[in-house]
Amino acid sequence: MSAETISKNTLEKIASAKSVVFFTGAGMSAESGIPVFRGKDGIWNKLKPEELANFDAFLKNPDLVWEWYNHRKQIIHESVPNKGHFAIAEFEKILPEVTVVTQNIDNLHKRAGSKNIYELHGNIERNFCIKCHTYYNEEIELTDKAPRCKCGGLIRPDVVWFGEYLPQDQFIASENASENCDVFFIVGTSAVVFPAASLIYAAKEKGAYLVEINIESTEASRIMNESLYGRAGDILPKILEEVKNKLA
Ligand code: BV8
Repeated sequence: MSAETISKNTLEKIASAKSVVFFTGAGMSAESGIPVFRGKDGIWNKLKPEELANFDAFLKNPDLVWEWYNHRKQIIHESVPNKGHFAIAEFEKILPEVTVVTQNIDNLHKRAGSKNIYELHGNIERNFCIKCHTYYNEEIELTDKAPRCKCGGLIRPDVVWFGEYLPQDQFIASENASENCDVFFIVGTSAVVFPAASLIYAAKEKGAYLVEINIESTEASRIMNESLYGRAGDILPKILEEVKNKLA
């Protein structure tokens, strides 16, 4: 179903919902100029995740991995949240309970004003020493060499690499929110990375009403109650307006 016609049933579900979850992926930040991973302009067409987004690759070539995260950090610092991020932050003000569960490490939901956020794959602004686990954040310069801790240990970005466990506190809280919500939005994700994508099926299992927002269908489209095809930055503000009118 195209964006223009959000079904009355979906609007009713959102307006009467006690708890709503927004599960977001790279497509949420695409309109902010942050490249997605898959699809024709995806990062993974040019670069190999096994060479960059895993611990062994970091140990083998820490400067290369650091250079890549610096490059992404630069793009993120030069970008701003888009209308989709701001619409989600606004929903938090008009609905009883709104939770953001994101796979993105770009901080844009927070910068848009969302408060209730769980980061499944970490945050590019945080870094820690792999030896003594001291955290380094703002004070880390964007050097092209992997920085060292005062203990001599290598400092790495606090993001989840492939083959690594997700932060349990974030995952368990996200699972609780997903299994106890009335409406579960899936925004801008190809839903192929696990265990993050398992939250979609957990929400469905527990009876949540599933709404997908994506420019195209995904692995998970078959279990949706409604799929809205278009850009998140166009569709989310529209839904917000219609829900506000309904609540007025
Ligand atoms: C783990 C942080 C336990 C770093 C990331 C079960 C089945 C199969 C494989 C596995 C499985 N369980 C585990 C695995 C392995 C692996 C995995 O899932 N592999 C996949 C690729 C098959 N998972 C792991 O390794 C996880 N850890 O399982 O640990 C363990 C431990 C030891 C031994 C074994 C197991 C850790 C995964 C986390 C990796 N870290 N990010 C960084 O960012 O650098 S994942 C990274 O890629 C992102 O965070 C995100 O999660 C993912 C990208 O996915 P999306 O966000 O969906 O982005 P994508 O580009 O794919 O899609 C964008 C979508 O947006 C598209 O649909 C597009 O159409 C749409 N779109 C574009 N523009 C717009 C739009 N939509 C709306 N509006 C627009 N404008």
